[in-house]
This record gives sequence, C-alpha cells and structure tokens, in this order.
Amino acid sequence: MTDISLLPEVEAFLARRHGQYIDGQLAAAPDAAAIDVINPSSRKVIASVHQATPAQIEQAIASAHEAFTGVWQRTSPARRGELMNRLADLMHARREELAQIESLSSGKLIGLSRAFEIDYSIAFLRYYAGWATKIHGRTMSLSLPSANGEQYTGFTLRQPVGVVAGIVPWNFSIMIAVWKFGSALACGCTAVIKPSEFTPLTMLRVAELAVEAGIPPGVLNVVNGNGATVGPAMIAHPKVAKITFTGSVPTGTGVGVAAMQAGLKHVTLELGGKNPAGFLRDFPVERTVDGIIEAAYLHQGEVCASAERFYVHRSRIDDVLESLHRRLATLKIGSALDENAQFGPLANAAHFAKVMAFFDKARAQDGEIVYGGTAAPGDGFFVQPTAILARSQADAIMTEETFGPVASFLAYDDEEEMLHYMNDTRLGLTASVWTNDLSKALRLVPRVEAGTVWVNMHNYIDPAMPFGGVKSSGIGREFGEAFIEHFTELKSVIIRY
Ligand code: TXE
Repeated sequence: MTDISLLPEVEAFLARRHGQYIDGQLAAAPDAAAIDVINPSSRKVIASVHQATPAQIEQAIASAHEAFTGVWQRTSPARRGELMNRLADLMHARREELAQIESLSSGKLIGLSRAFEIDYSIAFLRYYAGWATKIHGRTMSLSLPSANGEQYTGFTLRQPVGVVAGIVPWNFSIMIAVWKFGSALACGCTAVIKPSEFTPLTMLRVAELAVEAGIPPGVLNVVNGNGATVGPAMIAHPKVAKITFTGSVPTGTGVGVAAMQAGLKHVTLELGGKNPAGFLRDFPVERTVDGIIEAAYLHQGEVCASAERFYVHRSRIDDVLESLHRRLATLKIGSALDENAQFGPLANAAHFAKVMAFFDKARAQDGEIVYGGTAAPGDGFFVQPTAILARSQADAIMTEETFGPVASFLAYDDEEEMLHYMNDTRLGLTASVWTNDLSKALRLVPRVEAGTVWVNMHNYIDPAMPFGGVKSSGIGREFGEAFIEHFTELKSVIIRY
C-alpha cells in the first residue's frame, strides 16, 4: 500500500511559516511559541504554526469589527451570496490541494477528505450563500387601542449580531469552520475562526481563498493557538458578539459559562454525544452489521454524530457480533494518503492515548472484546476498529464518549427496555432506530431523546436539516433555517401616524 504523491502546491504550503490570517494577510509572529503539526499516519512533523499573540488576537477582532461596521455592512445581501459562491468555486478548484492538507494533518482518509470534508463544505457554503438574500423581518398588525385616532404600524428587522468567534475542533477542520463562518457571513456578520491546535493549517488556506474570491479583508480572520489561552481571550473580548463552538462537553460547558460572564453573549454549543443505535428484532442480521459499520466507524469514529452504543435483540446478538467480527477483520488499515486504505489513524497522540485507555477500562470492567481492543501495526496513531460486548449499561464504555472506533453492545429483551437504554444518558446529540416496521419506527421517534433521530441510517447530515443536541449535548441548532435566529438580533420597530 502506498501514499499518493503530494501536489507541489501542498509541499510549498507546508514549507511556509504559518501563523494567523488577519485583515486579508498572513501574519506570523516569529517570537511567539510555535505548535508542531503532526501527521497522524507517521507521527512526523509536517509544519509548524506560530501561536497568536494577545496583540494579534486584538488585531483580528478589531479587523473583523471594522469590516462588520464598514465594508460588509455596505455589501448587499445578493453580493454577499455571490462572493460566498465564488469562494465555493475556488474551494472546488482547489479540492485536491485542500483534501491533501486535511488528510496530512487530521488522519482523515483521502477519499473522505475529498468527498466529505471538501465537497460537503462546498455544499454547505452554497446553501448559506443562498440564504443571504432571504433573511427578513415581518410586518405585524398592532391591535392596542389608540386614544386620538392615531394608528400604528409595526415590523421586525433581522440584523446581524456582529463579530462571531467560531471555535472549531480537529475532526472536520474545514467543514465545521464553514458551518460557523458560512452562517455568519450570510447573515451579515464577520468572523474570527480559531481552528483546533491539532489541525491549524487548512483554514489558513481557506481564508486566503476567501480574499481571492473577493470577500473583503477582515470579514474572515483565522487565529491559531492553544484553546485554553486563545479561546478565553476571544470570548471575553467586548467586540465579539457571539461564540459558536463545536467540541467536547467539558470545554463547551466552560465556553458557555464564559460567554454568559462576558456580558450574556449569544452562544451556540455543539458538543459530544454517546449516541445510541437501537435495532429492532425484525431487522435482518446482515443489514444490522451494515448499519453498525455505517454508524460506528466513519472517520475512525471521530464524528460527533456517530453511534457508540448499540442495542441488539438478545435473539440476534450472537449472530450480529459473529458477522461483525468477520467484516471488521477485512478492513484495510493504512495511511490517510493511501487510496486503498479503508481505515486510517486516530487524529493525534492525546486522542490515541484516550482510546487506548478505554480498551483498558473495558477489560477492567469485564467487557468482552469481540474484535480489536489494541493498537494496530504502523508508525502512526493506529488502533483496531473495535467491538465490545458490555457487561451492563453502567460500564464506562456505555456511558463515556470515546470519540473513537469503539462500538459497544448490549442485548435487550423488549422494545421498552431498548428505549430506556437509549435514553439513559445525560447526552442527546443523535440516535438511530432500525426496523422494517415503519409504524413502530414512527411511534418510537418522538420518544427518543436526541436532536437528530435517523431511521435505518446513521451519520447523514444535510445543510437543510437543523443539527444540534438536546440535554448536555448542546444549545442551539446549526444548518437549516434555524441558524438565522442564532446569528441575528430581532429588532422591533413601531411607527405612529
Ligand atoms: O476538544 P476541546 P479536544 C471530544 C472528544 C475528544 C475530546 C477532546 O471526546 O476526545 O473532545 O478533544 C478549543 N476556551 N470532541 O481537546 O477541548 C480547542 O482549542 C475556548 C468532540 O480537541 O473541546 C479547540 O479549538 N476554547 C467534538 C476546540 O476548543 C477552547 C470534536 C475544541 O477543543 C478552550 C472534537 C477554552 N478554555 C472533540 N479549550 C465534537 N463534538 O464534534 C480548548 N478550546
């Protein structure tokens, strides 16, 4: 198995001195500490990125604020949409370059980087671009009596909230950033994006393309650095009006608290899950196994929407696990840049250590390792795709998010028990129900506690479908029309005549 050759422009990009992208320009601060970017397939350093200094964070936010009150406000909604579509065109033209940088820094299989990370990012960007001209208030009929025959007319304006700070994790470094700045720009806001310190490269390239597309300098800025220093400085800044965050539950909860303390700022939080998939008794074994592979192992399980808890009827569980074992054994594990690999490395050393620790926890709690449960050969952060039969619903592998390729199983005896298990968590991002009996599915869907419930599928997202969590999985919704509410203020205007 061999890696594809890197494009010359990717080699040239990696060799640059990286830092931030502020006011339409690359800005490295050579005195600032640098973070090494590691290729998860080889553990080799591929580039280094200077962290943003406090002065650079200030500049980035000031530049976004100036653009918000100036050039971007003067840009008509139609023109905003046009410019965003032009960025989508440039991303399409640079698809391979962006995909290679993404795979090199995140461990995402190159096919997935092309077809999911880049192509979906383009689709999302075009979707948001379409909304730019369709954001509007409403006219109301006012009914309170007037004393002297005067009349009133009332209407609402939807106005952009201002500068948006977008804090992005390492699993989809372009797509999740697009969800944040695409929403912001369509509504007339400007953005400062902070990528994860593990994957700081791709957004620098996207920000350059944005200026090439004609999006004015200052409208989209990128600052890099450790979350614990750069993040709080962005949230606390008085010129930041809104924070939109995707990441872990503990960090996101802290972000929410900080946003409130910084002056009740708008906040959208898309956090983790411990998502369940419940297979009803009627669902055939081989289709169950197809469903488990779709739900658990995409991008090595590093997908917030993926399922980690699987409930299978007791009469079927042995057959399902036996067949799953056979299927997992055929997956080709390899480098993210190997087009023949079907399963890549985990994204970084800390995450690798976390997933390995889960294998130990599962063994310590007498979970039965059906397949995997160990590191896989290779220089990178490789682990085996793993399936574990839990001893009980209280086991760590049934309650704590691994964010890795670890499917944990429990048998159930009746559907009420399955539903109880599915909802027995403080999280609620996604869930899936699998059955050929549509009326059963439709009766179960309203009772499943999750922001998205799929039937006979998992991990499908679409720009038109609102996405977000219930319970501790987050606040607010991204995509669909729902995003507009989170990036605009509603102003009431009343006129007497
Ligand atoms: O996430 P963090 P990490 C989960 C997954 C993973 C775990 C840790 O379980 O193992 O989170 O990953 C920035 N103020 N998910 O450490 O800490 C940080 O720099 C402001 C689920 O990468 O949540 C990064 O840009 N920002 C998830 C972003 O927050 C701060 C995707 C996310 O980092 C900050 C990824 C602070 N105090 C991991 N501290 C999902 N839901 O998709 C850090 N950050």
